[in-house]
Amino acid sequence: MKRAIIALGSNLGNREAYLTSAVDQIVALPEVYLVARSAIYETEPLGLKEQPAFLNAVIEIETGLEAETLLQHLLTIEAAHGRRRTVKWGPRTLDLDILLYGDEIIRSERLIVPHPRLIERRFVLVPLADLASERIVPGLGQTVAELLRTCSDHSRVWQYKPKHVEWTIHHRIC
Ligand code: A4P
Ligand code: MG
Repeated sequence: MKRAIIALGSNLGNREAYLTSAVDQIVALPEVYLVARSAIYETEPLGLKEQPAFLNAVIEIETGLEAETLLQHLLTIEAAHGRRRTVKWGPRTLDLDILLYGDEIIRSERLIVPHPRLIERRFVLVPLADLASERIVPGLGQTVAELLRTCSDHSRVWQYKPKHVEWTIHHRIC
């Protein structure tokens, strides 16, 4: 079994509902157990500026799935939530990225872990620090908290209070 951390993002439609239903579908996968979930953050769009604000969060799972198999499932869940790939870094109903997979470094054609843009993004590092601030990121030799302190991205990240759905921070659910 491995501990994996998955980033969730949405900036179209009912963003809260997309995040919640994505978590439900991820934990319904075979050999996947929810360990912890960050708070939800509302975040200024990075990359393409002219698009709605995002909601971002991260979850930690325990899984017996290989990383590539997990990625395949995540792509299927994105598609089930109406994800269309049009503009690079453009608006999306649901984006699911594998941030960490145990302490493995993976560089295949379809999968790069740790996620290559993790260190340049406050919308990833802030929720990740909720769950794993003292975790050393493989290949970088720095903790999440250290990466957050030296991050060159200063875009805005607000704690978001869920309006319609139940979402509380959980540590060590299983
Ligand atoms: N892929 C390789 N490594 C991974 C990984 N670790 N996790 C491959 C997931 N996928 C990985 O992804 C394209 C391919 O990357 C996948 O098929 C997989 O084989 P994609 O999701 O279609 O491409 P994308 O979403 O356009 O690119 P990416 O890199 O996921 O987008 P980003 O970089 O995540 O940027 N601003 C805010 N505030 N919040 C956001 O969430 N998101 C983006 C999207 C831009 N600005 C944002 C946010
Ligand atoms: Mg993606």
